[in-house]
Amino acid sequence: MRPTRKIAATIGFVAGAALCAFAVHAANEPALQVIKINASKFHFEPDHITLHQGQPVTLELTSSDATHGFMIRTLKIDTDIKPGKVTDVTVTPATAGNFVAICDHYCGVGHGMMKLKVEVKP
Ligand SMILES: [Cu+2]
Repeated sequence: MRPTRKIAATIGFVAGAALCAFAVHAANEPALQVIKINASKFHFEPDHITLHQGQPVTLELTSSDATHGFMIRTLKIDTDIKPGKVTDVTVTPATAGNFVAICDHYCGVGHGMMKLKVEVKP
């Protein structure tokens, strides 16, 4: 092999190794946090979730009976949860603090008791 070809081969190898390192780094990025929440008359399960300020999270909302609502005013979330379907909501909490999610779709006599505590840690 002539010296110039040897250099070209070396550069190719280094570039390839760098690309591999980049791909491995990308695969090691932290996975998006996913929290499953099920609504039923008249509560949410779990009834307390912990999020982290500035970190995106996907809430997978399901209902095991009627249509419920899911509203967290401070986080600008307001959706319905229909039975037999998963409703995904992705949010990145901008501020830390304690918030409350409520059911805002009338679902029966205990409707007003449906609350879920949301703690956003700094
Ligand atoms: Cu309700």
